[in-house]
Amino acid sequence: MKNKKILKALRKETQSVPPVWLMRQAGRFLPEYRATRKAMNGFLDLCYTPPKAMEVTLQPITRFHMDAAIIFSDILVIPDALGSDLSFVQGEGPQLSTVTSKADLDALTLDNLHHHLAPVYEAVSLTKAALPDDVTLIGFAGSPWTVATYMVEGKGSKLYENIRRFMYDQPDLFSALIDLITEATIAYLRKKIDAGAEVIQLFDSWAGVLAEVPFIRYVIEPNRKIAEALKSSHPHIPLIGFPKGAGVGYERYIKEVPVDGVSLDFTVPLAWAAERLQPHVCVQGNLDPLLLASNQSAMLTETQRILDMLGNGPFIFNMGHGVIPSTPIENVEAMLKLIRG
Ligand code: 1CP
Repeated sequence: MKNKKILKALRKETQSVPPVWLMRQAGRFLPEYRATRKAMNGFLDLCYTPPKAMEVTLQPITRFHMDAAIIFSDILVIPDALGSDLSFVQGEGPQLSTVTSKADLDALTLDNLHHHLAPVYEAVSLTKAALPDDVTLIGFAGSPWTVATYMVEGKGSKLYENIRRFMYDQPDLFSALIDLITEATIAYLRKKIDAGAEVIQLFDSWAGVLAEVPFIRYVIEPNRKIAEALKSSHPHIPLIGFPKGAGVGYERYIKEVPVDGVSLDFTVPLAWAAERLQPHVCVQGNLDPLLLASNQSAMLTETQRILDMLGNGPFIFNMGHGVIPSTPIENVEAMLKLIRG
């Protein structure tokens, strides 16, 4: 059994100094990332150039000695591999062709999946070989609902009106889209594990916009299918789920999805998480990324509160969502110093 701190936490060991990594740690807040990114022909080029993807994956490890590296990629490589027309417009985020009809859905195919994603698998194996022995390599995917929001809306969204209308008006077609993403995600994550990923995180970033019944159908069920498939093919690989914004739905999620850890968004009350979630799974979280990017002393007070409330059980320190680009490096350093004593 490996003694890496992240793996110990996911085996439900309590540690006096918890392991720490940050969602979106390998991204826009680091000057070395911006330098590497500038020299590339866009964001997707960076994702699909294995030595460069490795380089940015390792940047937060070199600078901060994080306990985990998360392979540099994006959740939208799955629609890209299925045949969506995807581009990242600087300053505006992702833009995709939309799926709203049977013809749109029929145009997508699993046939090129592994060929298209081969550079991601190669980035995983290169990174694994270069990583210090005590650092855990995390592979990830978006969960089907969250990936589908981009495929139906065609971009990031605030209200998710198009996708929720689609889901209610054309439930069979929408279910077929979710099933296609689910199947692609299982095949993709199996290959990532075979290439060297030691833990998998499933990002359901927009789980919190669904009513109870669709939450069960489109968040719980696909995440459960993916987790069960991975547990049957790779039983020793720990899984972390992130049903962001699920509120009390977090309880159902950990009961029905066989995850080893759950990532808490920054709205989850800590005493509730310690009582209702932590006896069953390792908890990860949940500093507000905006606080990390603002008042340092208030941020340290909150960091200490999280350590006090969640440090007495299996725990990985992390953010409640991704690090934002304006985050001062000094704040990250001060936070790490406090966590590590
Ligand atoms: O300009 C740039 O350099 C691109 C910015 C960027 C980066 C650095 C995007 C576009 N994606 C990423 C990397 C990324 N995305 C990682 C790599 C690891 C790391 O940064 O440490 C990961 C894990 C993701 C996952 C991701 N992408 C999620 C799930 C996690 C979350 O933050 O909720 C989501 C929703 C996306 C979609 C996406 N990709 C990029 C952007 C700007 C967005 C969000 C768009 C929106 O607002 O809806």
